[in-house]
Amino acid sequence: MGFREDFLWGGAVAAHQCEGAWQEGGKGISCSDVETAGDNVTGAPRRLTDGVVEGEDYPNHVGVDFYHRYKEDVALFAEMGFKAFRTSIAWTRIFPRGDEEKPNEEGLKFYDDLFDECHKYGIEPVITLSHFELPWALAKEYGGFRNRKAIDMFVKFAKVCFERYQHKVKYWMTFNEINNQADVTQHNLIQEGAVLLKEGDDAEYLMYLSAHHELVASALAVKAAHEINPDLQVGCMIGMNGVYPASPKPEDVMNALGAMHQKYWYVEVHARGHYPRHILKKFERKGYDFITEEDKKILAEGKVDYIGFSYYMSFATQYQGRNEKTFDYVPEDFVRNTYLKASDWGWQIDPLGLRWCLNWFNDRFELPMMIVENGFGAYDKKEADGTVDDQYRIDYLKEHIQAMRDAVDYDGVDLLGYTMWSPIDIVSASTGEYDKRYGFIYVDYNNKHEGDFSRSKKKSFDWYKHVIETNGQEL
Ligand code: BGP
Repeated sequence: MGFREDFLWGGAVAAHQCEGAWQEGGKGISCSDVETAGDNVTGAPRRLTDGVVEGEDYPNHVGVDFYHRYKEDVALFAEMGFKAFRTSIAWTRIFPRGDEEKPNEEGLKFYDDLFDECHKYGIEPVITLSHFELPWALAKEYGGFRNRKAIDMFVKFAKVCFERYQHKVKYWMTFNEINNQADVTQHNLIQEGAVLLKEGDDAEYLMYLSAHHELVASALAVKAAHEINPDLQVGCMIGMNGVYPASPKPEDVMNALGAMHQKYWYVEVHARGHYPRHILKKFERKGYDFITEEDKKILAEGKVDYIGFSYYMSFATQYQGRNEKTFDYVPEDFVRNTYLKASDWGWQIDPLGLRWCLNWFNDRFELPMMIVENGFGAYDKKEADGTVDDQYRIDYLKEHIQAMRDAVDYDGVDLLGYTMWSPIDIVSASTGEYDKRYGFIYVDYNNKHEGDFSRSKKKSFDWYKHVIETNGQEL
């Protein structure tokens, strides 16, 4: 009973949310570099600007200065006993515009040094290739993934990374939360780096088109990795938040199924190597005919080795008649689940939902899985003596780890590891805030850009250390 002996305990970040140094080491501009901070007072969302505009606030330019401080941070991860550290390789450090002939050696060297630093402590790097970090030039000049040329650029980037780091990195993922495009809202399309919307664009069509190109690019990358080195394991990365029916009313149940279809069909393509029938039916209905015979072959040959996913919350949906017959996903149908508490950002806390999601994947695909994000964003308070009592974070993580342990013990789930989000405070992806904190390690920096980036341990630091020491037996 319990987790496997070589269970990968650790934490996860993304390059653009922590590194900063946005113009150092030959790095090019990425989409996240031209994304403003949201306004947490007015609730205004993040915006993508047309290049860097003077006077705007771009938190990703500095991140938490990980680029210069990674040695200190990795040492702290090692002190907690990390076995794994998940981060992304910023695409623009390797190919600053995306379309260069040759990679940028200084960027490659940075990740060599980072991975060596991890291995010094026996920490295995787990790497995402594209975590909302599409080169800005690729988005602006080529139209991002609406353009098939982006497939070649991504595959070239992936191959350079596999070849260079094959003896330092075993576990890879292609596109972070590839399904976050499913909302068909401008922000999500942009955040995934898939496509920039122009006046008159058909957002839904472009969402499916760009997602298809990403899935083809991902399959080609999986195949290339196995050819370069059969030991490499390449997974997908799905943003997974189970959708429950708000009641047992059959229409609500069907509505929830429709939402699950819409949000999670991507994993079927990644894991089974072909599109699910309900999506093909939708494409037929809408007249979308971009899947070629060659694409079908590529998808079948590039199935993932494992399923990586993030889990933060669950949703509930109530049928309100907007999607009669199709039961297609309607974000407005999502309602509060009164059985659950929520974070300050309204994210509904549901540990058992994690076990439900593990089972959902397990029943369909019978693949190994890795939980590559799970965590609790909160307004932490630093006391006068420098301590942070983040018991709420401990409670959240404890209950989720318990739920995943039950999934291993009782449901037969094959779980490779757990990299919580995020071991150190970093910039929030959805809001661009510094004050939405997830870490065991406090970073002295806030929304008003005050602070010196110094690091200190929160109460949860020692707690997680003990969890790892006991391989998750004592929570
Ligand atoms: C996921 C993203 C991460 C991360 C996390 C927490 O969707 O993959 O990049 O940031 O969510 O979200 P946030 O930072 O918005 O609180």
